[in-house]
Amino acid sequence: MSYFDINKVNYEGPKSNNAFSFKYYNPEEKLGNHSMSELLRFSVAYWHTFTADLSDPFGVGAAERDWDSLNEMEKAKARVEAIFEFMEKTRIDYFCFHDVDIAPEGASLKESNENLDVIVELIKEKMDQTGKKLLWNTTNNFTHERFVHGAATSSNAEVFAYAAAKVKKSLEIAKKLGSENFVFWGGREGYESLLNTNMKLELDNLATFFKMAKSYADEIGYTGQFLIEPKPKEPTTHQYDTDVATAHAFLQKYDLDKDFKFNIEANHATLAGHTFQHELRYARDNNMLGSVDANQGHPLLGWDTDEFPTDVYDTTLAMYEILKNGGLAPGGLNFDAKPRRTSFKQEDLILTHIAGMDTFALGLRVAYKMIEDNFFENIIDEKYKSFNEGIGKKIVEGETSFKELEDYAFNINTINNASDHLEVIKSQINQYILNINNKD
Ligand code: XLS
Ligand code: NI
Ligand code: NI
Repeated sequence: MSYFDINKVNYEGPKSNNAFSFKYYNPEEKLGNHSMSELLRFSVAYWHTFTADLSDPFGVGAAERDWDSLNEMEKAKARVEAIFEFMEKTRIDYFCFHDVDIAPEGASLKESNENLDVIVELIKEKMDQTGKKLLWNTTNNFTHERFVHGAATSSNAEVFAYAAAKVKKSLEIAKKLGSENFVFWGGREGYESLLNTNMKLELDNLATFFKMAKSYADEIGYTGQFLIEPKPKEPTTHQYDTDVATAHAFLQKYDLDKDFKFNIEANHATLAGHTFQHELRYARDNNMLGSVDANQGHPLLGWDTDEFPTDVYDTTLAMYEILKNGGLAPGGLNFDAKPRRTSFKQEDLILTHIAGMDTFALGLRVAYKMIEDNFFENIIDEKYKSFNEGIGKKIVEGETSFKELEDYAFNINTINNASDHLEVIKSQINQYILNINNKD
């Protein structure tokens, strides 16, 4: 049985009119020492691509999928077949899932785990046959009504225990499937109102939860990278892992920063009032950049629209940060993105991924060229050159004092600041993007 009636997607170059071809993503092509596939490490998200039905708060599911009419367990098996065919045809090497994406929840925790065991076995076989790999798995501790007050930050200790049991099982799955990372997104780890919230206890409990997760991973010999995925709001009014800086402070306070890095989602960055690049830069500067949920928000909408990335400007600046980080491995670019509700055909799953892959591949090409030219590095060096010598050097090296600086300041007659010419920089970036295919 075939779910996607197309040939394997090929690179045909930027002039191709074939919607089912790559215009910029040429997996084997090398940029420096690495192929594009090694630099991009694309991943498909089980939940958006194989589980979601494109329902929204105002409308039922609109997605047309071949597995719609099957019973729950048969559906779960069909999706395994479908995702491996999908990865083969789109040339995507990695995938990601939540526990509840791959197998239906049973009437009890035990039954849920049994369902998981059946499907994980199937997935393992497929991985062994195809060489496709698990970028990360995670635990959905937010959808079910038991998590109404949170999971690790619930006011109900029984829920904390239940959430721990689910993460324990997910870690065992991670170990079994060789998951390269393990993600925690605090879906309901936040609050609606401080009027009835013990924030201190909830955050202490969250840290305890993470510590136990890490020690269980150590106990079973699971060595994948732990990642926290920050998000400022939605579903709760205030999410504890608001952004990278907030979550980093939390990790440092509880001495967890050595055990975690961040999974940065573009749409979450913009919801937090930052740019995608800001979150990547903050993480990179602190050696905490682990992986990326590659999507984009809509500038007119204030929620997590999870659109496929199609903005080259954004992907260029993102790939600049990622290349300067020395890549993302063992992390990657996971398409935490869904087709619009109006793109409901099964083939849209392929077309949306091609669009996202090509946009990141184009961003990679542009960023790579900019780095070759030291484009940003030259701008920054020039801008901060006053710190390379004299009093500036002393400041940077911590070898001066307010007293010496006062003496220095008394002797300044006029201060000469340079113009940033920011508009020139922006139009030069446009030139880079527009000229990327010109060989002359
Ligand atoms: C939701 C998150 C979620 C995580 C994994 O906004 O992006 O999909 O990536 O739980
Ligand atoms: Ni995400
Ligand atoms: Ni999201």
